[in-house]
Amino acid sequence: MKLYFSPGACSLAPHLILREVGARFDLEQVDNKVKKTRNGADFWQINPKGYVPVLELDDGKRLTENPAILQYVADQYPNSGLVPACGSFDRYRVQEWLNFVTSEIHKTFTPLFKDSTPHEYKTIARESLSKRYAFLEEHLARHQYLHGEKFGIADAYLFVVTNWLHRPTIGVDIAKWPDVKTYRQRIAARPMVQEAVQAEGLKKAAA
Ligand SMILES: N[C@@H](CCC(=O)N[C@@H](CS)C(=O)NCC(=O)O)C(=O)O
Repeated sequence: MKLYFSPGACSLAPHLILREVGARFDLEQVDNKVKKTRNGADFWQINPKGYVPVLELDDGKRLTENPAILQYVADQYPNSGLVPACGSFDRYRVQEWLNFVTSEIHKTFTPLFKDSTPHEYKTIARESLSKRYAFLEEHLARHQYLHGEKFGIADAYLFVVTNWLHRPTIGVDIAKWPDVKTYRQRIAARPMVQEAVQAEGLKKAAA
């Protein structure tokens, strides 16, 4: 398998899950500004949507979208315990979390990264994020992880996007949610997370 990634982007979530399950995989870095891969390939040809992550399978098929990739990887390693069995109610619960992270958190960060986003829109995005993190704070005050009291694929995704709260342009302070902060640190301490962070050339502090 090969994962197309961009350092510190949401592709870090499948990256660290590939390490957690012990998969053999290659990494290929994408320059998202010019849409070229490290090997010089035109990234538009790899993903016509123009964004990471992309997981390329050994038979050449390509899978995009974090919730799909995370589930696919974990399902290849059912003994990893990173996702409940397909068809079980717990699996739908995890899908509920994945959808929450992707639509309510991940995509609310996106306009805060863009210089072109109007100031008023950024204020609204910050308010929305604060509301969502307040909800997560309540959950994480009572639970160690999002689902099942053990680390799973939805945690990997939430961990990666929550790291972005440390970027100065975001303008939302994680200190308001101490249980979210502790949760992030708990996941950052996982050896495979440290490995993934280092492999992407990020500072240890990013984890
Ligand atoms: N819906 C996609 C969104 C992926 C996404 O937003 N990727 C960002 C990095 S976090 C990206 O590559 N953006 C580049 C661009 O849109 O030009 C998913 O969940 O996988």
